[in-house]
Amino acid sequence: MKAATKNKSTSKDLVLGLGVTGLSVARYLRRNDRDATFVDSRNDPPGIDELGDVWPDADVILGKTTLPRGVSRIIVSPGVADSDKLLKAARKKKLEVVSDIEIFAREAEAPFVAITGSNGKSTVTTLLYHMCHADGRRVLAGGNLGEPALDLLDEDTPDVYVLELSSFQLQRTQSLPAEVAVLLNVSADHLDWHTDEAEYRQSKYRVYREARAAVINRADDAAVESAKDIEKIISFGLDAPAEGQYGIREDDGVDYLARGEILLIATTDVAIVGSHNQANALAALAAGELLGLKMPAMLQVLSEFPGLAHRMQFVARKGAVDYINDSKATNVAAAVASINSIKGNVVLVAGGDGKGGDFTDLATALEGKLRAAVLIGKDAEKIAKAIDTVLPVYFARDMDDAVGQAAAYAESDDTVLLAPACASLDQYQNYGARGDAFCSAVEALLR
Ligand code: UMA
Ligand code: ADP
Repeated sequence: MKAATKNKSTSKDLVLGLGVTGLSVARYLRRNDRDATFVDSRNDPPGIDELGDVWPDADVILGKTTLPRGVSRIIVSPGVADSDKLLKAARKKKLEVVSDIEIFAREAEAPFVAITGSNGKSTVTTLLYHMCHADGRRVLAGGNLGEPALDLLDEDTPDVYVLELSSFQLQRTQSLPAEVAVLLNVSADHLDWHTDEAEYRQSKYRVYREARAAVINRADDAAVESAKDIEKIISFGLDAPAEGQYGIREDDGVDYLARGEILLIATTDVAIVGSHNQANALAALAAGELLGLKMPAMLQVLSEFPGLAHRMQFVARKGAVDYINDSKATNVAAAVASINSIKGNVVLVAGGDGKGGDFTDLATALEGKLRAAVLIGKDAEKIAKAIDTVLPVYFARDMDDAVGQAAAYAESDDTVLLAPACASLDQYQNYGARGDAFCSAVEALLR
C-alpha cells in the first residue's frame, strides 16, 4: 500500500507504529487534513488492513527504514521505545517527537483527569467514569484503557474526560494541564522499555507537572514532593485520614472508607475486593471530590461496581477450592497485592514475560502465604530461581497443564490464583486472552 500522497500542508507527520494508537492518529490527521507517512517495524502490523479503510492510498513504509525526507514531526505509539533507531535519528535532527496524548492535551476543549500508577489505573479510571456518570456529568474515558485518546476528540465534547495514562505515554508528553492528576502508586515495571527504574518512576511523577489539582498517595514521599506546588491536593492511604483526606477508619470492629473523621461506607459494602481496591476506591473518591461530584452518587457506584474482567475475577468453586483470574497482575507488585487480598492458602499460577524485572520481592512478600506455585512462559525459570527457596515450584507446558497441576496441589479452602507477575505477550495476544485461557481451563476441570 505504498503510494505518493499530495502535500496537504507544508509540514508532514511521520506516524510510528500501526496498532491501536497509530490508527487513531491516522483518523485524527485525516480529520484535520494533514499529510503523513506511516511506519511500522513489523512487515505485517496489526492495523494495516484498517488503515486502508481510514486512509486509502496512505503512504506506508513497513520493516526497517531510515528517516524519510520532508518529515517535521514524529507521532509515536507508546510501545515503541526511545532506543528505536528512527526515533534516535529524529532526535538527532531535532524533530519534534510527540505522543498522541500530547496532541490530545493541546486540543481537548473540556477539562481532563489524568490517572496513572503502576497498578490500579484501569480500575480507578472506570470507577471515576461511573462516578461522573452517576453525578449526571457527560463524561468520556479512554487512553491506555479502551478508546485511544485522539478518538475521544471525534465525539461530542463532554463535561470532562477521564484518561488512563501509561508511563510510555507520560514520558513523551510535555504539556499536560490536567484538571486533576492522580498517581496511585509506583513500583518497578516496564524495565525492558525504560532506560532504568529511575526513568520509569520519573515518567509517573510527570503527571503532576502542570496539574491544577492532585490526588496523592501519602505513603509515597516522592509523590508528595512532586505535587507540593499544586494548590489543591487531596491525599489517600490505607491509614486513618486527617481532616479532608481519605483513608480507612475502624469503628466498633468495622473498617470504613473515611474522609477525615467522617465514615463513608463499610469496606465490606464496597463491591470490589482486597485492600488494594480499597486504596483504588479512596483515590477515586478524592478525584471525584476535586471534580465536585456529589458523595452519595460516588458511594452508590462503590457499592455496585463489580470490578473489571481479569482483575480478581471469581471464576468458579470446585471441590472446596476457589479459582480466581487476576491475569491483569502483570508485574510483581500487582501479583503481591492480589495474593495478599486472599484469605487462606494460595496455589499461584504465574509466569510470562517479566519485562526485565526482578522477582526477589515476590519471594520476600509471599513467604508462608503460598502452598505452591505453578509456572508458565518465558521467565518461568527466572521466577523459580527467586521463589523456590520459600515454596514448592512446578513447571507447566501451558495454561491447561498449569490449571490441572494447580488443582492437584490445592487443598480444601485453598484458592488457585492466576496472578502472573508478568506480561502475557510471549504466549498470548494480551492479558485478556491469557485470562480467557485460564477460565476455559477451569471450566474444563468442572466438566
Ligand atoms: N511497533 C514498532 N516498533 C516497535 C514497537 C512497536 O513499529 O519498536 C509497532 C508495532 O509493530 C505495532 C505498533 O507499533 O504495530 C503497536 O504499537 P503499541 O505497542 O504502542 O500498541 P498500540 O496498539 O498502539 O496500543 C497502545 C498501548 N500499548 C502499549 O503501550 C504497549 C495500549 O495499552 C493502549 O490501550 C493503546 O495504545 C491506546 O492508547 C495496552 C498496554 O499493554 C493495553 N499498555 C501497557 C500497560 O498497560 O502495562 C503500558
Ligand atoms: P492497571 O490498569 O494499572 O494495570 P488495573 O486496575 O487493571 O490496573 O489492575 C491490574 C492489577 O493490578 C490487578 O489485577 C491487581 O492485581 C493489581 N492492583 C490493582 N490495584 C492495585 C493497587 N492499588 N495496588 C497494587 N496492586 C493493584
